[in-house]
Amino acid sequence: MPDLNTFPNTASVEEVTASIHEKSYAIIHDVLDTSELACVRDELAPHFAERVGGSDDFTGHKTVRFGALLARVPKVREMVLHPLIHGIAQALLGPSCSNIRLNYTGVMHLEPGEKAQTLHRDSGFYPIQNPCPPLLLATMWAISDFTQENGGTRIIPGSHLWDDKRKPEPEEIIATEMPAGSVLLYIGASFHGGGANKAAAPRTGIALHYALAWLRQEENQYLAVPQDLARTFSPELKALMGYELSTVNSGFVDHQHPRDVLDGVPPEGPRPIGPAELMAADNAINRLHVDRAEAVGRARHDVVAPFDR
Ligand SMILES: O=C(O)CCC(=O)C(=O)O
Ligand SMILES: [Fe+2]
Repeated sequence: MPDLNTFPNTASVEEVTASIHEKSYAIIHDVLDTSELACVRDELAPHFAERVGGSDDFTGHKTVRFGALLARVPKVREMVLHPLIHGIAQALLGPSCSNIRLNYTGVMHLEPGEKAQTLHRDSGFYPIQNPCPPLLLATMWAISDFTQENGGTRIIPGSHLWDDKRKPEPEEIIATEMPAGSVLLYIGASFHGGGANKAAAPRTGIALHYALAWLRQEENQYLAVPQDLARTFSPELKALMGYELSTVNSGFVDHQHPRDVLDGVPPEGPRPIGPAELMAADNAINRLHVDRAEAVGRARHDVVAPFDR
């Protein structure tokens, strides 16, 4: 059993972030306690009834998936702002942006008999060469226990540093194992995939991804969350959703700040949108470095883990 780079919930943002930079991923135990887990499970339950498995190998014929979790699962509104998890996202992505966004929310519920998913990079749909600074931090919240047997997410440590031509080898795959209430965090460019569920019970995870604010969000939060509901959210949650500027001017509505438009603040007419602090932050962020490299397409690899043979 490999060392799974696991931290207690008392770990600091700095130590976990440094470790993710090195190993691609980290696991934090006891992020949700028993009563919080019960709350999440209760809130998920009614949605499972309406859902069916995926229709291709990638989404998984025996995997139930649904998103728009800010609207559907109230506890997720707290989870995305969890001080340690959100703090790590901010520390990891912050050097390349002025603020961060919620990129994706989704339940990934693997029924028994599900096969291992194709290894992929969650940031693969952004046409930016690898390696590059982190674009995305994925977090996978264990709502049930995750084990090698029940499909605990597979990951290739260190693969966020690989160029686009390198393919994973079977022996490089590890299966993450963690008790319910833990969170797996990985850089979006790390090769990973859902595992095969060879156990008798389902494996349930909630994936919550963060990205640089200036990237188009994978899940359109403005349509996922009705405006009447979004208006009730805290300023921090509104900003994380996207009712905030990504850089000066980026994301305005008719020359107004998007949060003011949401909240019905009367318009002031065209003017530079974005305070001086945002301009200063924009000027301070790292330019994403991309050098001249041969163009390579998006990578997905079917590699059989030794423990599946
Ligand atoms: O279910 C999992 O463990 C991971 C699934 C995944 O990586 C994905 O669908 O992008
Ligand atoms: Fe993924």
